[in-house]
Amino acid sequence: TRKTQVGLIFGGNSSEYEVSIMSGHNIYNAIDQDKFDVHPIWITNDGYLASEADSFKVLKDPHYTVQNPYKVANISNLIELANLPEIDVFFPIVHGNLGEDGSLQGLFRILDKPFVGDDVLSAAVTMDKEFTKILAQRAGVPVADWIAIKRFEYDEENNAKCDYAKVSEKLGGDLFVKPSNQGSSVGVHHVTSEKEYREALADAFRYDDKVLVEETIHGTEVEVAVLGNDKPLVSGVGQIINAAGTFYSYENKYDDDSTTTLQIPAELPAEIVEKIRANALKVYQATECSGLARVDSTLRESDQKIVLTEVNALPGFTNISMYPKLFEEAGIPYSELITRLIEIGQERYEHKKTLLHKIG
Ligand code: G1L
Repeated sequence: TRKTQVGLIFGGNSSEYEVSIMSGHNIYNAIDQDKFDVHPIWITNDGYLASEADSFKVLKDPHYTVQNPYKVANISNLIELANLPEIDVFFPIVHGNLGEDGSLQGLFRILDKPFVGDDVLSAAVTMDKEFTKILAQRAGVPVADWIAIKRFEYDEENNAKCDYAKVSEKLGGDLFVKPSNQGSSVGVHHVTSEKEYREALADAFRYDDKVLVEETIHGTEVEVAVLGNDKPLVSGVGQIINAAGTFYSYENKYDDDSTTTLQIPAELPAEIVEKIRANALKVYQATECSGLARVDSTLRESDQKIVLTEVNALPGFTNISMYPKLFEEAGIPYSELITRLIEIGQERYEHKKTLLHKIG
């Protein structure tokens, strides 16, 4: 039988460009070659769509940079993906406002092609930290208490939400300020004073038109990998061990020589592990995820309560990232995980085709 032709899209104009290239490189090396042919599609760091020949070069050597930029099209020409009839399924490993907020998924829907990962609605919803919190709360999963500040409120004079003393009355004085839409920790600040609060708001509003202010949950970060559509698999629990005891920032998140290590499985009491896994499934379903997601929570030190941090529809995906490692621990090696993800994307596509669009 004919092999499935996979369009592996990687790179992108984002702070996670390098993780994406490394993930693409690892996927290319691990994919089951008896089942799949890979067509690499590289979006360069400055936002160009590279030729297949150049894309192969960067997959093989992640340090390669495009040699002949006139051969590439502008990123707004992603509609070029329409001109690849040989592709059976797209596998997008891209970050930045394009890949993560549902836009790229919308393009695949318009092109009528199966794709790996979350669909339009869940990609957009999990991209917004406030919508995610509202849905989790509704599903009975605890979240950090918060307020949201829209840009028009920030621009008002003397808006109470921008007053540290007033906000502290509701949330306490130990706060996190974060852009609502960021996947990584860009623009995220821990603040404990009026001055820090003002500076953090100004910085966070550089990245989004909505900023969340949250009470700080002190504890340890725990993560669960979820895989599938209607009856998803839920992995065991992994724990982020941060020797420095500091906030898990963008700098140490992907830094090889940082003090951050992954503990898989987490060394936690069985009933806590089961509660973390049950919460992860509830949140996955409440946000209508399909394909995959990594669900991150904080296990609060004071009372062992499990508080949702975020749903990551675009988890790190190198062969040493938390998501693949959690399924490896569950008995699904990296290459089989890739096969399953592709099949799960194809299954969703085949199912959606059976739905009626008019009175039938
Ligand atoms: F396609 C998947 F499987 F859905 C998928 C898509 C994107 C898995 C993981 C990611 N991750 C990312 O794009 C990244 C921003 C972490 C760079 Cl690797």
